[in-house]
Amino acid sequence: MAHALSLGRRGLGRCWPNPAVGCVIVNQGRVVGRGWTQPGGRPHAEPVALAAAGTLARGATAYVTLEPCAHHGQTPPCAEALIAAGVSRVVAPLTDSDPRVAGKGFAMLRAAGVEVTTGVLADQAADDHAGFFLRVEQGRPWLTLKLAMSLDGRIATATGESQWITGPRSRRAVHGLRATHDAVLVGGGTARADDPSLTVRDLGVAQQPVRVVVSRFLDLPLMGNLARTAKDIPVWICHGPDASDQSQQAWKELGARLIPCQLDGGRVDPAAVLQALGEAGLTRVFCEGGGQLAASLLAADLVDELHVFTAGMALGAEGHPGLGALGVEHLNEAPRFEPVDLIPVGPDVRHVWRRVSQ
Ligand code: AOF
Ligand code: ZN
Repeated sequence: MAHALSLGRRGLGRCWPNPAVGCVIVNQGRVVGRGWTQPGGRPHAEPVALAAAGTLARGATAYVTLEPCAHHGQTPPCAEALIAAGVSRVVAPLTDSDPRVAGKGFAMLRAAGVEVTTGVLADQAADDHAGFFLRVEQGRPWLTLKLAMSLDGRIATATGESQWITGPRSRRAVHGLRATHDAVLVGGGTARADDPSLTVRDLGVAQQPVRVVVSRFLDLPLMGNLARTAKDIPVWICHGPDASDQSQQAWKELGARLIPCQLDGGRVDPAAVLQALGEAGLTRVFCEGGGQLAASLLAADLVDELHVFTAGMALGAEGHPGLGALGVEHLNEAPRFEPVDLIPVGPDVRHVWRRVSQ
C-alpha cells in the first residue's frame, strides 16, 4: 500500500478533478502491475496496472489507494475490470465519497466473491485524497498557503527589496509544491509588484498548474508575464462585480478565463473564490500570497495547510509584514495550526502546519 500511495502521488496536480490514485498488483509475492491515475484523470489507476499485469492478475491481490469506482463514466467501472481480470483480493484504505461510488465499488467486488480489506494506511490515503474529498463534500479545494519570511515575519525591507529573503533551496521546494497542486493562487497586488510567471521550473513537469489571480478591479498589467503566456498556460482571474468591461475584454482576448465573484467587506470574498475554483474542478490550490490575500484566507478559516519558510535574517519593524491584518482582538479568535513537520532547507527552515478546526 505504501508503494501504491507513492505511485498515486505522481498524479497530484495533474489529474483534477479526479483523485490521484495508485494501484499495485501482487501475485505470489511479486509485483506484476503498477499504475496511477493518468493526466487529466483518465485512465484510472486500476486499468493501467491490470494492463501491465495481463494474465498474471488472475488470483492476485490489488492494492488500490481508494475504493475502485463503480460507475460507468467515460470508462467502465474499475471494480468490474478487477473482477473480469480474476483478481481475488482488493486492499483499499478508504471508501470513495463520490456519490456515484460511495461503497458501491466494494459491494460489487464482494458480490463477485473478491475478498476486500479496508483501512490499511488510511491516514496517509486521507492526506493524499484530502483535496478530492473536500471538493466532493464541501465544494471547495484544499488550500495550502506558503509564507516565506525573515525571522521576524517580514517579506521586504522598508524600501521594498525582497529578492531574495529565502535561499535557492527553499525556492526549489516551492516549485515542488506548485507541481503537486492543481493551481497556484496569488493576489492582484503580488501580480502587479512581482510580475510572477507562477510556473514550475527545472522539475521537468509536463503539465503546468493553472495560474489564478484574485483582483477586484482586474487592474493587472497587460504586458506582464501572465498576460504574455495566458494562451499557453491557463490564467484564471477571480474579479469583483465592479471590474471594468474594458479590462474584462482585454483579458479575455489575452486568453484568460474570467470568474466573477461576490465581495465581502470591500474585497473579493475568499470563500466565494474557493467555491468557484471547486466548481471549476480544482481539488488542490497553492496560495503564494501576497499578505493581503493570505490574511483574508486565514481570517475566513480557509487555510488547510501552511508552509512557512523562514530565513535566518531579521528585517525589523520597518520591513513589510508577511501578513495583512487579521482583525484578531482576542487570542481565542486567532486562526490555529498544529505542527506537522520541521525541515531544514539550506540556510532556511520550513515549518509545515495543519489547520485546527475550531
Ligand atoms: C478509481 N481509480 O484511479 C480514480 C478514481 O469521470 P470519471 O468517469 O473518470 O470518474 C471520476 C471518479 O472516479 C472520481 O470522482 C472518483 O470517484 C473516481 N476516481 N477511481 O477507481 C482511479 N481516479
Ligand atoms: Zn475507476
